Amino acid sequence: MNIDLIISTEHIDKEKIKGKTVIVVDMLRATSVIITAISNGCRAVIPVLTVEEAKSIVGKKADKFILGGERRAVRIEGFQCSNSPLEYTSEMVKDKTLVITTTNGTRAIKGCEEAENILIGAIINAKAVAKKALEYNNDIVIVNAGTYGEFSIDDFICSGYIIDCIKQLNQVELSDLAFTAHNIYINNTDIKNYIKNARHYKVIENLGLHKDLEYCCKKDITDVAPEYRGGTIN
Ligand code: 3SL
Ligand code: MG
Repeated sequence: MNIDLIISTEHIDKEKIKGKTVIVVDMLRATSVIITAISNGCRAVIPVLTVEEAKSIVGKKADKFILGGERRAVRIEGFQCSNSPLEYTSEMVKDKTLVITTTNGTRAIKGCEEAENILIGAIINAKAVAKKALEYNNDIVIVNAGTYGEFSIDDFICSGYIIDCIKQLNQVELSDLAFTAHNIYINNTDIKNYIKNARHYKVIENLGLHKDLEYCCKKDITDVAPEYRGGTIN
């Protein structure tokens, strides 16, 4: 089994992911939000690219849905929730469908539709997503959302941790990028300390969202491994 890695949404090569098991990673913060919502009893998550699309899905059935996401890291006007995982409590999401649009994360998920299986990964569910990916017994490509089309330290080291979890369970061949992500992780297992150097970490920090940073760096606090299929994540 091979593991490869793609460094940002802009770098998704359809040929590289076709027929493979993909794990999409946007640890700050879209995939952490989606995993948290599902873990807290959200019925389903629908990732979309635009604010207009999100609003039109919800339409007049507002009681069954939650609109969530961000632009420039802040809540979108008219949406109930921003892109802070801490807002997605069971009181907020239980039995509701979350329609979410974010700058990089939802684009990364939608960009992987050629893959055979698309799993949603972050630090908070690394062990669970590693185990589920292995169940498909297929080559794995970890797709980093990145930040505005560019490489992002946070997603890269998070991928390194997921690779470490996979390696604990199975023998795998790593591409040079996957090897480097893993190597960085095993030499920097305190992920929060390492990603202080990431541009996007500083953006979130400057918004005063320290608790989000703390939360998104907690290892394996949930055992859900959500999967995107036919437009919906469950
Ligand atoms: O880009 C995204 O998808 C978001 O996760 C970015 S933010 O952390 O909400 O700013
Ligand atoms: Mg991100």
